[in-house]
Amino acid sequence: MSTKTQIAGVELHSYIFNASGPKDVTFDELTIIADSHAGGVVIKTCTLEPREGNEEPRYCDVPLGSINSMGLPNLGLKAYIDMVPTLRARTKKPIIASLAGMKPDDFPVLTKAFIDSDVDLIELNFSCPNLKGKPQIGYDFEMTEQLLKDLFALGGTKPIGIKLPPYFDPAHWDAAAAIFKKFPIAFLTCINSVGNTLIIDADTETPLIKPKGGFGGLGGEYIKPVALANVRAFSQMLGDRMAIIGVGGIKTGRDAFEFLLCGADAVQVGTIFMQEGAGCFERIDRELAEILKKKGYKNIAAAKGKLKIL
Ligand code: RRO
Repeated sequence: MSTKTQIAGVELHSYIFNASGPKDVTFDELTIIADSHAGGVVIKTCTLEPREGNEEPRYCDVPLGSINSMGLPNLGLKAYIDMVPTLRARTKKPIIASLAGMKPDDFPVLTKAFIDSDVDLIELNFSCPNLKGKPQIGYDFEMTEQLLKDLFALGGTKPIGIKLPPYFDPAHWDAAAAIFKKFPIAFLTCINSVGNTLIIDADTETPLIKPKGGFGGLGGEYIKPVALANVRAFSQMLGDRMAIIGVGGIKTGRDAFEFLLCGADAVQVGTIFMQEGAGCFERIDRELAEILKKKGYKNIAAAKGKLKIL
C-alpha cells in the first residue's frame, strides 16, 4: 500500500520525510536523504551568511528523545542556492528549503532567492529556540503578521509555509490562526522542538549541553503529545485551507498514524533520523502502510483527520 500524499499540490511518494535539522546541512547529508525512501528532502534552515552555530557539546540523545542548541549552523544562502540544481538532478522528490533571518530584513531576501530557485516548497522557520538573545518569532504575533505581510507581498506562486513553535494554550492557537487566515499560507509545520528545556546529569552535576547554560530544544518522544495537540488544533481551525505537517516524537508507523488521525498531511522526523539514520524513512513508511492495510484504510486521505471523539 502506498502512503503517497501531497502538500499544496506537490506530490510526495511517502508520508514521511526529514525535519530540518543537524543531518541535513551539507550536500553529502542531503544526498543521503535524496537517495533514501524519504518523501521529500528538507534542507537545514538557512541564513544569509554561513554560520558555525553554538559551542559544543550542543546536541545530546537521551532515552526519550534529544536536546539541542545547535544555534543554526548552516552553509549560508549562496551555498544552498548553488546546490539546488545538483540536488534537483539527483532526485525527483520535492525539495523543501527552510530559512530564517537573523534580522527581519533578511527574510524577504532569503524568501525571494528560494522563490526564484527550483525548490518545490519554502518553509519559513519562525521557531528556532536556540539563537542567543533572539526570541522565537512565532511567539510574537505582531512580528509574525508583519513578516507574513512582507513575504507574501513578494508574489510568485511557490508554496510557502511556516514552521511553528509549540503553543500550549487555546488562546494562542486562536490568535495565531486568526493571523494565518489572512495570508495564502500553503502549509504549517507543527512543531519545532520545545524550546529552552533543561536536562542535567546528576553524576557530573552538569547540563548535557553547553550553550545558554544548558537550555535547549527538546525533541523526540517527550514532545509527541504537544505536537499531536498542535496538529489537531490547527487542523481543526485551518485544515480546509492549508496543509498541516506533523513533527515531534515520531519513531514508528504507529506514531505517524496518530498524526494522520489528527489531520497531518505528512510528517517529518528529526530525532529518530539522527539516531537511526536514513533507514528510518523506509521502516516507518512500511509500518504505517501495514497499519492502514490492517485497519482497512485505502490510502492516506481515507484516514486523515479521522480521530474519533469519546
Ligand atoms: O539550529 C538549531 O539550533 C535549531 C533550529 Br534552527 C530549529 O529550528 N530548531 C531546533 O531545535 N534547533
